[in-house]
Amino acid sequence: STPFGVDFGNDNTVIACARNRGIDIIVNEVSNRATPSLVGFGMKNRYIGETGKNQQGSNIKNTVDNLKRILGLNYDDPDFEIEKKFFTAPLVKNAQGGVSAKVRYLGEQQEFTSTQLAAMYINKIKDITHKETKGNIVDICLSVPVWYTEKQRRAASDACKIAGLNPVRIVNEVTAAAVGYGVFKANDLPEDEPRKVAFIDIGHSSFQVSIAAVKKGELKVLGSAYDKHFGGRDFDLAIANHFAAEFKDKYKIDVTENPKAYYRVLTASEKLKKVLSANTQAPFNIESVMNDVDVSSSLTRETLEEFVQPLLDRVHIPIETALKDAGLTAADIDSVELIGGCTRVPSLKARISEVFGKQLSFTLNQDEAIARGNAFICAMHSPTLRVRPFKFEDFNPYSVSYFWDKDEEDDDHLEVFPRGGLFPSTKIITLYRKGDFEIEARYTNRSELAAGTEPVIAKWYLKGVVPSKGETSIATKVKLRNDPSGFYTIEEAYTVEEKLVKELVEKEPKEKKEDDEDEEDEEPEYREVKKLVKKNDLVITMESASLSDDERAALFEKENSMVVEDKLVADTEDKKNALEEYIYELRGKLDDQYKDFASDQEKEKLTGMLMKAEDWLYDEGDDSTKAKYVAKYEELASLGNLIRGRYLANEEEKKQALRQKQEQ
Ligand code: ATP
Ligand code: K
Ligand code: MG
Repeated sequence: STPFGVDFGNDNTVIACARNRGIDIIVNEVSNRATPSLVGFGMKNRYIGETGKNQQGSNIKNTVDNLKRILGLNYDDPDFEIEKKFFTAPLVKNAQGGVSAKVRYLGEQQEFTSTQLAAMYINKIKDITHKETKGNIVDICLSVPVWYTEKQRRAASDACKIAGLNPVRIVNEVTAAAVGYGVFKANDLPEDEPRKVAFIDIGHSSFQVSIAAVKKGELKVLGSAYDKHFGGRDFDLAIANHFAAEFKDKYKIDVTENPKAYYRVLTASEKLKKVLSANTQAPFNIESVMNDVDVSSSLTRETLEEFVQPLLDRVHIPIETALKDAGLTAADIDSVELIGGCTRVPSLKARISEVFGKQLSFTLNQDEAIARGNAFICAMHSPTLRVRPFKFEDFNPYSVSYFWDKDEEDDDHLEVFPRGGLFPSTKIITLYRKGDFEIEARYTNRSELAAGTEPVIAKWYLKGVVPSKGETSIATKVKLRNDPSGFYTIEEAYTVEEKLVKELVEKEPKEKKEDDEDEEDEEPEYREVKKLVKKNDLVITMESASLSDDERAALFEKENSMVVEDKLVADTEDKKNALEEYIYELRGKLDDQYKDFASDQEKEKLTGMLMKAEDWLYDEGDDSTKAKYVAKYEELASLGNLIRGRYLANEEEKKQALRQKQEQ
């Protein structure tokens, strides 16, 4: 399978694939290097990505964006209150306590979970990639925000699986970009003392900082921090709300009460924001925004900076946290690398530069670095591809403890993976157990997490514990792992018992004498020692935040049937267009190059058929089936091709004649 890396952005998604000895950005069906991250629903089909964006304004109630913000989020999470205001489609609480969108699709109200919505989108991204590369697209490295909890990571992984993909690794976004930096800038990196680089990503919805130590072939993320609610969309909202208030006074209209009008104001606000990154002032005009009112205004960069002052005042916080985690000060940082669309905002750049007391660098492509890093990581995991080895370890943002019911040991839990540790990481613990038992992984410190996060991460049932004869308990080794995707798992567990084993006695190396020839023949000597040896492996079953296999299989089926439906609609549309084009083409040619190759009777017949077909297209045939369009086409073609055949034969004859003439 082609190594496939996806930067699933809240605003737009960038795709990269490893091929031709390099990493390429994959363009979508309209040749864009980024695809809008949204899913729209219609009477007959879904509109995903570019088509979704095109119809968003006229279908806002049935268009869902901000997909990654609700993925794996609980409806009752206080964060959801903040998220809600960015959605135009109604959101509801689903049976699992998560968020679902309620939309009109295929003529009825339907609900889709946030995981399904992400899966639909990722499936489209897969389809784009397959169409462009013609490759087999199965393995994926998908990046997620550093603040994603286990539950959100599991949801991202489930979404990939529902889209028929194999999530090889879930990677933190900034880490992916940093890996790209380490790999593609390898020749400029030191071999010994690592370079300390601050990577800053400000996108549409969040602000993330990672401080990394990078040297040739190796990278460690020393500190990561974030502001979960800080991005381009907050700027857009501030601008839109300003104009909404202005228009109330100036034009006596309330755009906040008209979702379509508000959407247009918001879209124009985003445009204005971008213009203000390059200009100090920009106009703001929308024709007939509502009630036939044309609105017109303008904004200066200075005023925009006043609106977002609360954000600007927070810029230093995640940076300082990340530096503190890394045990460094701003002065220790060798370079500050910016990525993400929002880092084009001059006031943000100025603030960041101020915090570090340094010039900023834009070494990486700020829109494509994450996707490229993901594709490289996916290639690294590919069994068939050989890539330059690169070792990277990531920063664990949340402390995690494992709990068990107390038997004979002193404690009933242990903080195994503290915040600030590196992952992937493995730790083996020994518990003395009387029988089968359970282990639960929980977040240790509420204060490290968003208020609504459930503390329990996963639970394991360990079976097969049998103490040795005459003993009340048995030593049990449990291998705990914070895996490469950041998941907390139990890799294996087994009981051990003391046994007498024979051990080779190592002898003091004797001084070798020149004439000592018998040494080789000396008998090896053994002694008996007590040693812990494995008794038996335990059977582990896990209860995680993932969907069960059955649930996932059902959603996979459902997604596939929707894809089939979409494809049928698209094919039908293609066939209809083909018929329409054929009618015009044939009619034109009948008066022109086919003129001398059809009898008057044939011409009359075909003209009649064309007229009938056209009338049908504008009437009942406007909305018909694929089979009918094909049938109509073939009916016309049966006569059309006859005439075309005569025309082509004549052309060929002319060509032959010409050639013969030239040869003479
Ligand atoms: P996230 O990282 O939050 O998931 P994302 O990856 O989709 O979102 P990016 O693609 O990094 O976000 O950035 C998109 C944001 O950058 C949008 O809010 C967009 O308006 C903003 N943006 C793009 N160009 C400019 C510009 N020239 N000036 C200001 N903002 C810009
Ligand atoms: K992006
Ligand atoms: Mg992003």
